[in-house]
Amino acid sequence: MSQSLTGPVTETADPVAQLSLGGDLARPARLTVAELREWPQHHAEVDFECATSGVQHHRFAGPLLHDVLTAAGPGFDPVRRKDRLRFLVAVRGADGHHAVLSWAEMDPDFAGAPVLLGLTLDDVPLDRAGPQLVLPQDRCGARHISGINAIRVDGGYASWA
Ligand SMILES: Nc1nc2c(c(=O)[nH]1)N[C@H]1C(S)=C(S)[C@@H](COP(=O)(O)O)O[C@H]1N2
Ligand SMILES: [Mo]
Repeated sequence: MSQSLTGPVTETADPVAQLSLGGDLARPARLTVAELREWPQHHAEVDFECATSGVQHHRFAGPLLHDVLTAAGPGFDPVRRKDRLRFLVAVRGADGHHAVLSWAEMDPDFAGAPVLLGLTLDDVPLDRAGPQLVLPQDRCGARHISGINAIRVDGGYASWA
């Protein structure tokens, strides 16, 4: 990139958000929204209520969080269902807002909620902002975390044994 001698350096390229997958994973990764389009895409229409701004209705499309994290190799024994129950999934937005889900909440052998990593919001691509967590099972909007930049999988409660 050329640098102006007369003014401040400005960023000309569009920033592309990256999502890091870490924690108890065999294959940690950094993924862009474009790369997340390679998974099977699911659609969700959700209504959620915000304590301050009222009810909102949005349409999202993107991969299942369960599919993306399963591909990253979570550190449990896949044939022993009970081994999954200690796993938490922590999701964080670029602004620091974060929340946890249990693995069982989105696992089809347990609660099986169709939790998405939304890559479009009302048909607008989120390549620059980053994916948005979509939880059709939630009445409150607070876990619909926008601009996700990190997800950590944590099976640490095994140490309670
Ligand atoms: N990154 C991030 N995502 C967030 C929040 C936030 O503060 N930061 N607020 C949550 C809350 S409380 C609600 S109700 C929904 C909807 O927020 P919106 O009104 O800004 O669309 O986003 C959720 N996602
Ligand atoms: Mo909210």
